[in-house]
Amino acid sequence: MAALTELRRDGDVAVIVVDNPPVNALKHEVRVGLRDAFARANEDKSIAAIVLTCAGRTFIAGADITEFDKPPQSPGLSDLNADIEAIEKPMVAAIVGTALGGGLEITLACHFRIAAATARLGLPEIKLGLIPGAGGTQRLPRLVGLPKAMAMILSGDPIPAKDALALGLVDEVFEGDPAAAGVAFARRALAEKRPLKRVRDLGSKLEDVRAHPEKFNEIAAAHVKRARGLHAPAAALEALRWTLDVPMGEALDRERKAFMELRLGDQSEAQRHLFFAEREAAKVAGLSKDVKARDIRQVAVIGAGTMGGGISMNFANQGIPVTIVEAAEDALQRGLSVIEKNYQTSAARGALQQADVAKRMSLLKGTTDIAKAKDADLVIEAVFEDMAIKKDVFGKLDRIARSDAVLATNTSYLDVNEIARMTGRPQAVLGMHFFSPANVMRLLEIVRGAKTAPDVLATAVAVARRIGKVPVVVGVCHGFVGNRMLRARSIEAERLLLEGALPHEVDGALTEFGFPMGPFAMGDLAGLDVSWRMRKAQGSRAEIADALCERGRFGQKTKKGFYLYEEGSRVGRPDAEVEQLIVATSKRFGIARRPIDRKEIIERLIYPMINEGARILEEGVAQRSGDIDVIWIYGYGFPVWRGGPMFYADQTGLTHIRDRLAVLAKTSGDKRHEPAPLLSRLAAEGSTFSAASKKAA
Ligand code: 3H9
Repeated sequence: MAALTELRRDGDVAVIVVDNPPVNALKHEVRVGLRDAFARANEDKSIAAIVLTCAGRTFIAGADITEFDKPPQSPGLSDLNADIEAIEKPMVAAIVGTALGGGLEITLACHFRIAAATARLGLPEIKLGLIPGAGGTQRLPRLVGLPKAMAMILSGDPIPAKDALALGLVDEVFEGDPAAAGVAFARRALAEKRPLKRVRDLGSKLEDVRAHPEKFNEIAAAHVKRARGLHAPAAALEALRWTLDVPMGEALDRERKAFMELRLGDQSEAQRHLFFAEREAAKVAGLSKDVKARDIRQVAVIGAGTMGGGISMNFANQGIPVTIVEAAEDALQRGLSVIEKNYQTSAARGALQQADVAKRMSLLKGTTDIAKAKDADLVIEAVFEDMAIKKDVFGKLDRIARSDAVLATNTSYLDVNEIARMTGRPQAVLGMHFFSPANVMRLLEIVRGAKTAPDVLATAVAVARRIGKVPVVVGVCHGFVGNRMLRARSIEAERLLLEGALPHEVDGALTEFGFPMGPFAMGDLAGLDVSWRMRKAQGSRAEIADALCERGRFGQKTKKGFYLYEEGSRVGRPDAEVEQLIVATSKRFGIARRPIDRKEIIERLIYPMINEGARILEEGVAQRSGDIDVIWIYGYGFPVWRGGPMFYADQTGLTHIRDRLAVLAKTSGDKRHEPAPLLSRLAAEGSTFSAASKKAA
C-alpha cells in the first residue's frame, strides 16, 4: 500500500506531502505519518525549514469524518498540532483547493500559511454538528480577530484566498505548484530571518473585544437567532469566549472536551449521516459513471409564473441564456417584472451589483411564441398543475424541440410517463421537480420515467449541480417522494383538528420538534386556495381547509386563513372564528373533542410519514432511505439535527414506530396506518432503514 505521507528534500528545505485521495482527510494513518515526518525533519540538523502541502486536487479537507463513529485513536490532531507548534524551524503550509476543518487547524499550528489564488479556507465543523476540535476556536480569532472568526466558525462557510490574505489568515497568495511556492517562501523567510509567528502567542487582534467584552454578546446575538434547536453553535460561542480570559492551554483542553461531547451526541451523528447521504444520493442505480451528460448551453422554460420565473433565475445566475415562454403578453411581462424585482431586492441587500442584475436580465428573453423553444438544449415545462394542459404543452414541444433536447416537466404530483407518452420520444422526458421559491430552495427531485434514457437522466443531474441544487433521483408515483409523504402528514393534521387540537397547537408541536413552521402556518403562506383547487379537481375534501376557502380565507394573501394576519405582519394569531368552525365541524361528524398533547401530535404527524417512506422504499420509488432524508431536509425544512425522517425513525427505534402505527391503525380504522411490510420486517429483525439501504446497495 502506498504511503499516505511523504517526506522529501529540496536542498535544506523538507517538503512533507499528504497524499490520501480524494480529499486528503486526516485519517489515523495520515496523522501517524505526519507526526513522524515532522519529527524527522525537526531532528535533522541539515534541514533549515519545513513545508507542508498535499498531492492531488486539494489540501487537507479536515478530519476523516468516517472515523467519528469509532473510538478515537492516538495521536489525535490536537497532539499532532502541539508537536508541530513546538518546532523552532520555519514551517510553511502551502494550500491548494480547500483547507477545511482539521486541515486548516494544522496550518494554524505552522508559522506561515500561503494559498493558491483559487484556494478556499474554512472551519465547517458546525455543519456536522461539531465545533473545531484541534485549536480552531482559539487560534483563528488570534489571527483574524473575534468578529471574523465568529462569522467563519458559526457559518462554517469557507472564504477565498484573497479575503484570507486581507485578514492576515494567509501571508501570501501564489500561482502554480504549491511545493515550489512553499519552498520559495521558506527560503525567503530564512534569508530575511523572519520572526517565527506562533499563533498561540498572538494577542493584538483580541484586544478590542477584551477591552469591551460586551461586544462579544452583540456579535453573538446576531448568530444565535439562526441556531434554533442546535447544540453546536452555543458550544462554539462558549469556546470562542474563552479567548477573552482563559489561558491558551486550558482553553485547548476545554475545546477538545466540548468537541468530543458533541461528536458522541445524536445531533452530530444525524448531521454526519446527512453529509454522506447527500453524496450517496449522487450515485444513481443503473447510471454508470461512463454515461456522458449532454451539454446544456441554452434553456427554455414554459410558463412565467412563480415557478417558471424562479426556475429561470437559476440558469441566468449561472450565465445560461433562457427563453421564457408564456401564453399571454401581460402574464409574460408580469413574470419578467417579478424576476427583476427579486434581483433588485438582492441588489438592495448588497448581495448583487447593479451590473449583475442587468447581465442576468439580459440572459432572459420572454416570448409568447412556444416555437422559440426550438433551439433549447433543455426545455422545462412549468405551467399550471393540470394534466390536460401539460399534455398539450408536451405535444407541442415534441413538434418543436430539437431532436437531442431534454424535455422536463416541473410537475409536483403528476404521472411523468403519461406526459412522456404525448411525445414520440419518451426517452427524452423526465421530471425536474423544483421547490418554491425555486431560485432559493436547494432540493431538486429528478423523476425518472419508465423510458427515460440514461444520458437524459445524467444531464438533469449534472445541470442540477451546475445551478447549485441538491439532486435526488426518484421514481414515478403520485407526489413522488416528498409530496407523497407530506400528504400522509396533512391528512393526519386535519384529523387532529377534528379530534380536539387547534391549529396553533399542531403548528407549535412541529416548531418545537424543529420545523421552521407547522402545516397550517405553511398552508396560509402558500395559499390555501391552491390545494383547494387541486382537491376539487380530484373530487376529494379536507373539511376544515375547504370550509375556510369557502369563506374566502385563503391565508396570508387574504389576511385570514387558519390564522389572522394584521396589516404588514406575516405572523398569524389564533382566530376565534376558526376555532368555532373547527368545533362545529367536530360536532357535525359526531366526534367528541379531547385534549391532545404534543407527544401524540408529533407521533401522529411524523410516524405516518415514515410509514409512507417505508412503502416508497419497498416500491423502489426512492433508492435508499438517505435519499428520503435529503429530500425532507432540503425541500421541507425537516430539522437537520434530526437527520431526516428515516434517520429519525432509526434513532427512535423501528419497533416503537411499528407498534404506535398499529395502535393508530386500530383506533382510527384507517388502513394506511397499518405498518408497511418493510417497517414490520426491519423492526422484527432489530434492523434500521439505514442498514437495510446499505445492504441493498
Ligand atoms: C474536522 O475536521 C474536525 C476537526 O476540527 C477536529 C478533529 C479532532 N472525511 O464532497 P465530495 C469524501 S471535521 C471523510 O463529493 P467535492 C466524500 O464522502 C471535518 N470523507 O467532493 C466523497 O466520498 P465518495 C471538517 C470525506 O469535490 C469524496 O470524499 N471538514 C471527507 O464536491 C469526495 O467528496 C469538512 O467538513 C472527510 N472530511 O468537495 C469538509 N470529505 O466519493 C467536508 C469528503 O465515496 N468535505 N469526503 O462519495 C467537503 O466539504 C467536500 O468534500 C470538499 C470536496 C469541499 C472537500
